[in-house]
Amino acid sequence: MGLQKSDAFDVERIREDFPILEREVNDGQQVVYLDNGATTQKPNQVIDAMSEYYRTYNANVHRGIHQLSQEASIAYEEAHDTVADFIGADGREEVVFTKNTTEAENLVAYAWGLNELGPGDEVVLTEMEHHASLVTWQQIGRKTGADVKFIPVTDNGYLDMAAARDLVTDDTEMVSAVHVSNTLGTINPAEELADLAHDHDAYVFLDGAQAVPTRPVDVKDLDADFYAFSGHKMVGPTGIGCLYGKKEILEEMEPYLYGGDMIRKVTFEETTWNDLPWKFEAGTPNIAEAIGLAVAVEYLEDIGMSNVQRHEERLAGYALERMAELDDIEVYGPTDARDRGGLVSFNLDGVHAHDLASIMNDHGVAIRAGDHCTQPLHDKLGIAASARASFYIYNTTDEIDALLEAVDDARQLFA
Ligand code: C6P
Repeated sequence: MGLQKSDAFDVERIREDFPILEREVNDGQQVVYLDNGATTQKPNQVIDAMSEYYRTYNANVHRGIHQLSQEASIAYEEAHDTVADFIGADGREEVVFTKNTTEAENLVAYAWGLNELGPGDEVVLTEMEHHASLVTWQQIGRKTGADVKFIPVTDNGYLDMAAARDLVTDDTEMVSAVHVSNTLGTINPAEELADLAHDHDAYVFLDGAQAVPTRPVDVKDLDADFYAFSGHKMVGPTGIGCLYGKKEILEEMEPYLYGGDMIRKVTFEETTWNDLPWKFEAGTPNIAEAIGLAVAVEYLEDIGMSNVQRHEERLAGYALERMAELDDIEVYGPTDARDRGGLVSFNLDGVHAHDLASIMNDHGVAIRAGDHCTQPLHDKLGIAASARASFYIYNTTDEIDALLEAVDDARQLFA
């Protein structure tokens, strides 16, 4: 596999692994890809591993005694071990593969929430939740009669932890919080939230969609009951994500989907469930994607997640510094790069975020514009949309300069 720890953050070397970064867009401009919060690009190692599976050992898992199926099953199961190691889980029993973070949120909301919540119970979220969690718990609240409450966000983009201590009570059954906000970039105090939930015998669910790709995460250190993330935001393929759950909780929980592979014994009268994690992985899973995710994890481990974190901080710091020099740019979220992940959401006075993204596109710069699936947070900020640049391991400060040149262009066009 490509990278050694010693050549970590030789960005040019890393870039060689990502063929798409050579791509030219808009009449011969090399793409500047700054939309990594939405999805990252994939290195050759991941693409090749998936291709190799399809070319040489494609078969269904857990179903055949023939050699191809055995090879596929081993690779699929070992992918769980690789991910478990990566996030500090106790083993594959605690790692359920899902389609993405959204499905992991829904899995817990349906399998646990629908069965356990009722009138008088409370679920506490944050005002910076992604719709994946906000909409899901809102609907479970409606179905069960449980109340859904929100920890406020302060004017400078942090969680109001004093308010959180009042909101979380003995009626609280679940605290579900985004670990790193995909809009503000804020790194939330996950351990403090877990302690607060546990002080009131509630569970904590952490949405790590923007955290696991960008910093070392150890679910045991955080004492998370549930933790979710998506492979496609960490150089892995789409269609594969992960729900971590403490073994004793997953064992107690009802399955979410019924069907093949999640059963132990079926009669016309009743069914018993398979062991963890297979109890929660009904039907033919995303085998190639699981194999691709394991290689993505190995790729990031070779670089070292602390190095990834430092690189993200450096890029976010540079972008924040340059943007602070511009009076007509408003940046959302904490001003200190150490308190945030590698993404910056902003608006340019007098220019709609969509127009800005379109001008960026003319420059070959790919960013995201819109509400980033955090509409209530945008309402709170008093804006309909924002532009967002999100960085990853292959990005450089030169690319941030390219972004700011496009901002200059937009300013002139709309002046
Ligand atoms: N955020 C973004 O551009 P899925 O789509 O299930 O892989 O991830 C959902 C999700 C959940 N939580 C957070 C914090 C997220 O950032 C995301 C995905 C993308 O910001 C798409 S909206």
